[in-house]
Amino acid sequence: MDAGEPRSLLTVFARILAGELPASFVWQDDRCAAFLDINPVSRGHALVIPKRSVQHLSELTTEELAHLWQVAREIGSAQQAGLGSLGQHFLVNDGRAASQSVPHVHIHVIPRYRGDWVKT
Ligand code: D5M
Repeated sequence: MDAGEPRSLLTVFARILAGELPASFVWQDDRCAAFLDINPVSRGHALVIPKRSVQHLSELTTEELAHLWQVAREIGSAQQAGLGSLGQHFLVNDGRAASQSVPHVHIHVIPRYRGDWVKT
């Protein structure tokens, strides 16, 4: 979030990061955070977001991008270990034309369970 950004322009995710809105965090570090999706596709569905408020993957530095995906991968592994999921969808809606509803980069990490998506 940029210092001095008008409150009315903050996305819902920036407001979560600022502690203004509640969220169930599953990860926090200096560059990114992850919390449970308010409208989960499956149990444990998490969103991984950079702390810097940018809308598109193309606006992240290479280092920020790599870190974000590393954390997403960790969360997928933690879901498997802790929730018993067998795989996960990693999904990014990058831009409004791609159905992005919150204009702050986020990776959906959607755990998949036996039989809930394809025959397993
Ligand atoms: O996905 C945006 C996602 O953000 C969508 O799955 C709901 C989620 N969302 C929206 N508001 C909240 C709050 N307050 N907490 C947690 N999750 C939230 P998109 O890829 O932009 O369509």
